[in-house]
Amino acid sequence: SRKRAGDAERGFPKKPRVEAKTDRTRWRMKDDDSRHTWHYLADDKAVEDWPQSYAEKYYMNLPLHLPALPRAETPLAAAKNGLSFFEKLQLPSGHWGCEYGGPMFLLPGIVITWYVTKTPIPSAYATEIKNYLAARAHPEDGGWGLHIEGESTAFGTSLNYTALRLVGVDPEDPMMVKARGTLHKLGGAVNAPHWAKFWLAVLGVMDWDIVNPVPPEIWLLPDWVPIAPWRWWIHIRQVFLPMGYLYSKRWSCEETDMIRGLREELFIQPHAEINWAGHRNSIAAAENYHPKSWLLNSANWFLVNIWNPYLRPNFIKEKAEAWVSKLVDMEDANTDYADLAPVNAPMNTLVCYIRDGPDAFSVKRHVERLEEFLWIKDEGMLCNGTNGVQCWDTAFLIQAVFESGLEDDEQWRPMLLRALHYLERQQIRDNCEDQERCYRQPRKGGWPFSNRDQGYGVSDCISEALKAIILLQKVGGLPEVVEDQRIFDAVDTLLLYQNDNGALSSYEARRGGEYMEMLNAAEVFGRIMVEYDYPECTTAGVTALSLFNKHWPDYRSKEIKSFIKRATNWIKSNQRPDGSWYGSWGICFTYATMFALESMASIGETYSNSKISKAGCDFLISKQRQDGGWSESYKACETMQYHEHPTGSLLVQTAWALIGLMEADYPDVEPLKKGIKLIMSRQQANGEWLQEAIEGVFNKSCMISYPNYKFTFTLKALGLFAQRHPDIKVGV
Ligand code: LAN
Repeated sequence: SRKRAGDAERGFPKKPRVEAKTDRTRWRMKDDDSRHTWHYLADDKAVEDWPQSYAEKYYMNLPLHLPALPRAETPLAAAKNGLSFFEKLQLPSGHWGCEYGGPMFLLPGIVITWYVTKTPIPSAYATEIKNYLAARAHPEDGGWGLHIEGESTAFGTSLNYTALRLVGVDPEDPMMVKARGTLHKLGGAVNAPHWAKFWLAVLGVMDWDIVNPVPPEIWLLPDWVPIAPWRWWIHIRQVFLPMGYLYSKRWSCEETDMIRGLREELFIQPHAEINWAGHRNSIAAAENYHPKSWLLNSANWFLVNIWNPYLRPNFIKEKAEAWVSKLVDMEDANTDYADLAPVNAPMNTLVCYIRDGPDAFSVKRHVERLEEFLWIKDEGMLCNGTNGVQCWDTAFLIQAVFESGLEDDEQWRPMLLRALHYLERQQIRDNCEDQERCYRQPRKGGWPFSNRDQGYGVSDCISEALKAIILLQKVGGLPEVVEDQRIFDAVDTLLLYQNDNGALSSYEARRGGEYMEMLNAAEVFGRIMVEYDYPECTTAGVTALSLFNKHWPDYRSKEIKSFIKRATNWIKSNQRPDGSWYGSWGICFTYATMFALESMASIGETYSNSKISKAGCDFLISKQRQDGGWSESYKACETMQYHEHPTGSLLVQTAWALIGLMEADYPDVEPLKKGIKLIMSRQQANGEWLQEAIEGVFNKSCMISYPNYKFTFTLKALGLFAQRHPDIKVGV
C-alpha cells in the first residue's frame, strides 16, 4: 500500500472503477459536424434534456419501436423501405455514422497513452472497454487476434490483456486467467510483433532492447535515395515518424505497481532473466505474415550492434530527433491534432508529452481528440479504424438514391439537402502549409474518407464525393452550394493521383517500388510500405471524371480523356486469368471485380462486346451459390485465392456481385433475380438489414467493418435492378 501511495503521489490517477455494465440509455453521441464523441450522462436531468436519437439507439442495439412497413413486393419498394429506415439514422450534420471496428491493435495504443500520460479513465469507459474486449475474446481460448474474426495471436492477446489491466480489470478475473493462458501458450509477449513490443517498451513492461530499430536518422536521407521515407505509404510514414522519436529517446513510463504486475503476467520467463536483445526477432509463427527480409535483418543487426553503440554521433541523433519532431508538429498542425489514424495519433500525443510536458496545449488537445476514435455499441467501447467513415458512406448513400431513381421523390429531398451541405462543408479548401517540406501532395478541393479535420485526400474518396455532388447539383437540381471553381479544384487534385502506368493509388501517387517491402518491419501486414495500384481507386477516378466531363466538357477535357484511357487500360491489364480482380479495401475478388466491371462499362465495354467484361461476369456467376447469394470470406485477402465464408451467402457480397453484373449488362436476368430475392428476403419488417460478416480489409491481413455497406450497396443493387428491369417482379 505504501507503493500505491507512491504512484498516486507521482500523479498517477486512481485505478478506474470497472462495473458490470453501464446504462445504455445514458450514452449520447455529440455530432459536432462529424467530430464524434461519446458521453455518458450520469445526471437524470441531463438525460431528460438530451433525448436519445434513433441513431444512438441503433448503434447500441436498443429497441427503436419503428412500425412495420408495408411489405415490399418489388425491388424498388424494398429500396424505399430500406431508405426510410436508413434516413432515420442520418445525423444532425447530414452524414451517417457507424462503428468502424475490426482491427484489434488500436485500442491498446490509446489506453497505454492514457496511462503513461496519467490521463484518468472514466469509469464508464473502463467498464465498456472491458465489456467490448470480453465480447470479442476468442470463444475458445479467450485471446484476441489481429482483427475480430482472426485467430488469437501474441499481438492481439498481449496488447488487449494489457489494455484490460490498465482500465482496472483484476488479473485473477477468469477472463484474464484464460487470456493469460493463451498468451503463454503462444510463448508470451516476447513473441509479439514489432508494434506490440514498441508499446510495451513505452509502458516500461519490456526493455527497449527488444524493439527492432526505428532509426529517426532515416529522415535525414536525401530525397533521391530510393528508400527515403517520403516515398513510403503515408500510414507507414506517419507511424514510423513518432515511433522513431520515442525509440531514439528510449522513453518509458516510470515504474508503478501496475507495470510491475504486468511484468509478471505477460511472460513465461521471469522478467529479470529475459534476454531482451535476443528476442528482438522472436515472433509466434502463425502471425509472422510478412517475415522480415534478409536485407532488413542485416540492417537491424548493423543498427543495433554497430551504429547505435559505436558510430552514431550525437549531433546526428539530435538533428534527426529535431527534424522528426518538426514533422510531427506539421502533421498535428495539418489535422488540428486529429492525425491520420489511431496509430499515429496516440504516438504523436506521446511525442508532445515527453517534449512539451504534461500541461502543454499540444498534449491537452491531443488527448481531447483521441476521444474521436472511440465508439460505443451494444458490445461495449471500441476504437474505430479512423475518426469515422463520414464522407465515404454519405457519398455512397447519395449515389444509391440516384441509382434507384428516387432523387425527385419529395420524401428524400430534405435528407439529400442535408447530405449535400455536409459534403460541401467537408471539402478540403487549402493545401497543407509548406506541403513540400512535409512531403504532402496537394489536397485542395479534395475530400477525405472521414472528415475535413483529418484532412487527407484519398483518390477514391475525392471521386465518390465529387460524383455525389455532381449528381445532387446537376442531375437532382439541388442548390449549387459547391460552385464550379470548387469542383475544378477537386478535379485538379484528383488528376494528380494517376501513376505512370495509368492506375490510381490511395492517398498519393506512387513514390517508390515494391522493392520497399524489403524494409517492411511490421511482420503482421503485407503490402504496406508504398502506394500500390488499386482497381477500386482507379475505377472511382474513372467514373468521377467521366461524369464531370459530361457536365463540363470543356474543362481539361483532353487530359481527362487521356486519364480515362490510361486508367481503363490499366484495369484491363490487371485482370487475373480467372476473370477476377484482387481487391485491397473490401473482401475481396467480389469487391474489386464489381469496380472493374463498372470501369469497363463506363467506356462502353460490357458483357456482349468485351472479352474482359465477359470474363469478369463469368467469374462472378461461377461463384453464385444455390440460394442466389455470394459469400466470399476474408481468407481470400490473405491467400489471394477465392474462399467461401463458412456462414453461407452474405448480403453485402451479394449486392457487390449483382452490381458488377448489372453494370456489365449481364444478359441473363435469372441469376440477378435470385440474388435480388435473397437481398429482399433478408430485409426486416422495419426496412433494415442486419449485420453479417466483416466487409473490409487493409494490408492484406487486417479486416475492418463497414456496417453501412449493408444499406448503401444493397440499396444500389436494388435500385439498379429496378431501373433496368422495371417490369420484372421479384416478390418474396
Ligand atoms: C482505410 C479506409 C478507407 C480506405 C478506402 C477509401 C476504402 C480505400 O479505397 C483507400 C484506402 C482507405 C482510405 C484506407 C487506408 C488504410 C486505413 C486508413 C483504412 C483501411 C482504415 C484503417 C487503415 C489504417 C492503415 C489503420 C491503421 C493501421 C496501420 C497499419 C497504420
